Amino acid sequence: YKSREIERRSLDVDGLKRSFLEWLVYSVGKDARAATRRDWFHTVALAVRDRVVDRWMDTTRSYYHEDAKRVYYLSLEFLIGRLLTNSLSNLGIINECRQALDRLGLSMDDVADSEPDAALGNGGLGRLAACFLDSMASQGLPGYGYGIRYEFGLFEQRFEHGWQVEYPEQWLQFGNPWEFARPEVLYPVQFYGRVEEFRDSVGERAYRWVDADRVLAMAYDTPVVGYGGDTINTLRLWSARATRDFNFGHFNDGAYMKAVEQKILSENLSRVLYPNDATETGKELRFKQEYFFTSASLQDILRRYLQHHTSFDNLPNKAAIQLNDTHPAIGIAELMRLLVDQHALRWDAAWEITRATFAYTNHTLLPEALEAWPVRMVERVLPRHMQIIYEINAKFLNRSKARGTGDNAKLSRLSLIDERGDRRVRMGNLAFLGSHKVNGVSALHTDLMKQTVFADFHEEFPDRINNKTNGITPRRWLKQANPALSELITSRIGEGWISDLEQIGALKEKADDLVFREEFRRAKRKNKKRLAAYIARQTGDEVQVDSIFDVQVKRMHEYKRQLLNVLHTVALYNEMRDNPTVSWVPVTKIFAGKAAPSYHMAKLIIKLINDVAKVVNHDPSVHDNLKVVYLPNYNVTAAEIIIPAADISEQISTAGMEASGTGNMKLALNGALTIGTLDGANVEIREHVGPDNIFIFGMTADEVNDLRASGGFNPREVIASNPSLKRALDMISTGVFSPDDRNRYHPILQALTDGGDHFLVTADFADYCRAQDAAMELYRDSEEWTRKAILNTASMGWFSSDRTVNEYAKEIWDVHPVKPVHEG
Ligand code: 26Y
Repeated sequence: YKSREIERRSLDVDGLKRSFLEWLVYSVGKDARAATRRDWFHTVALAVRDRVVDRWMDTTRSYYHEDAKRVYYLSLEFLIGRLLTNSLSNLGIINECRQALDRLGLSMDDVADSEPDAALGNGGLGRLAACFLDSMASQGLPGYGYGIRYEFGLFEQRFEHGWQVEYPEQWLQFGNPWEFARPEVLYPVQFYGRVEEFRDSVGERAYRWVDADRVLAMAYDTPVVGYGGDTINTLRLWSARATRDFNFGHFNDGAYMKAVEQKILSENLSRVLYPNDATETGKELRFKQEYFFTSASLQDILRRYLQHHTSFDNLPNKAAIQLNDTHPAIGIAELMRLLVDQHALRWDAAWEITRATFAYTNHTLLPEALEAWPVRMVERVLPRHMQIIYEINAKFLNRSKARGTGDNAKLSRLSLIDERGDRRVRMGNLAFLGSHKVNGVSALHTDLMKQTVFADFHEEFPDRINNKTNGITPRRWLKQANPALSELITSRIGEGWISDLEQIGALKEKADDLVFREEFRRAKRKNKKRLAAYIARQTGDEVQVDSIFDVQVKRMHEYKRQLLNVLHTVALYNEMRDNPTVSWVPVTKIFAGKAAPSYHMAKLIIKLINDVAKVVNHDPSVHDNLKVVYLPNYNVTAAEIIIPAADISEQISTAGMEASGTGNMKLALNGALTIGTLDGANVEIREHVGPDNIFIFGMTADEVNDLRASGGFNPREVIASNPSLKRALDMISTGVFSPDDRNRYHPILQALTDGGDHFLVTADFADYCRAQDAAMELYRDSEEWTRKAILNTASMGWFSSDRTVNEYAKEIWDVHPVKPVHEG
């Protein structure tokens, strides 16, 4: 037994190899001759997990013994991707593992490729949560993630005749070796029913929630391995389980099956991730998901707190709860309910504790993304919470009135209830009011929050809004995704940059070093070859490694303006055909990204890109100087292949609409030059890399605002005065790219003309083309291009999520690193 225990911890090649063989036989139940690649993946993952468990327990125990203040990151999304390479790399045993597999005649890359992505998120918000988990663990911060263990993650995207088609994504089909089921960690979560008033022991009015339906939340824990393997934190995801208390009415009727049916349906709560990343659709199941995981998480947080404490006064000193957007904002009413109804606290004391515990991050200003649940639904699904929200609102509005706050118009804007039309609960207002800090995710976005959605609240609470510019983890997005560049960097400046990305600034002085430039180009070329092979496998397209890889990868949305990029593509195609004797810089336009299944315009733009690709890629008159590729099923794993290979990073949203962006950071860190608007974190990226090393174009957020305030503009005039734009649009509208359905793109043309071009595609077109031309011109000068690319990589140190998380820790959470005590 003893030797087995040591074996489980051994980190050398022999120990790993013996461990693999043991796991393969005794847990996966296969013989080495019969094992598939997937069997080997499970085998290796289980063996790696062994190397994590002791230190995981040490970490948890250390937090407990120190009674450390913990931060709880509540998020409906965690876009994690694969974990094998990440765990091995953070444990520092990736080479040992590779060698051990070598000795078994296996390729580490094949084994790693058998892991499905954990795609429990839509895009930026979910990926940010995953980067924060890595950064908290890597810096020894006591941070827990709380979310939902969706059985189906984000849908799989395929193209059928160029149209997006969605397929269910079954990441759990073959089991998940990373998680630990905790059937004993089980909390009841209630829905529906009604509220009863009664007198408590001292004769005060009190309330209880009765006749409610019950579901159980069961915990699944995944260890989060910090860099260096010292701290192993926990991601706890909840899965819905039916209760076993049967409705005896049904029983007596002999309707046993009906009762069981109800039970089965209650487990749908954790079945599937909603695939919308901007448009709130008001679905009851979504609201129930939000409450389900928030309630379970809060019950768990209070249980942990009560292990050391008897009064709740200290809760804000022991727990910081961060709301990742408003999705868990119902937690504010839930904590009030738990404190007041279940633990008999006085309202005012409970409210003070609640507000001191919660903080809220806003990720979007788009009005259609702001959650506002119909009052009629909230009072049906969560009747006690609706009462509590009314109470919070009444107390707040009365106090504001008493303080002489503004007029009725302002009070109705501050209200938690939107009284216009069907009455709705404004979750953003609830989150703001129930939090001691509220933050935006880039400097520009935070300013705009103060000026727009939260202007009234900012006037009332001028110290509450603060900025926390997003960041990305350099472990996944440079060290793991780009080994070629990572090794080059480490060869010159050592490996300190991996846990202290500011050190990468030391590369700036290498930008003029011709040898370094050559090696930098070689690393990029290697990554481009890898991507070219991936493209060939995925789409059958052949692309030239020596062309500019011009990359736009992100969710499909009109405000992100993939349409602007396609229009430029068509214009460039025309120029190349018109001037066949010019020696063009070859360009490969690479797109990837999913559209929400019900977002028809976004799906039509995908089809347009695929239609343009079909025409351009088969036109001999452009001599392979232009290729257009749309890679299907963009996810974290695809990003890890695409991003290191990019020459150009497209960050071209309508100014004022992209809260931050984080793909912009990943691409610049990997040596791509940005073509972008002054939007989101692009503004700060420009400040760090310097205006000479980025291509900025287009209207500013202020200009956009002024233009809209003055009643907009006439896109037809803009189109008429720009022949290349007019020609591109005419080609699209006359069916050059859709000979089988000439009217296919009518809705797009309509939106750009009669529709008023809300996203200012035509308004920014000319300046965008100018920026594109400048980039293409620069690419001819390979030395100069490389110099700027190096300066981009070297200037991105500040955009590490380690920096971001530290700012949260100091300025919002007041949590401090804990050094785990390792036993044994
Ligand atoms: C309410 C529901 C439909 C909804 C679901 C998901 C609304 C929004 C979202 C996701 C939003 C999101 O991903 N926002 C992105 O957050 C990133 C991290 O802060 C930002 O970098 C990015 O600009 C922003 O669009």
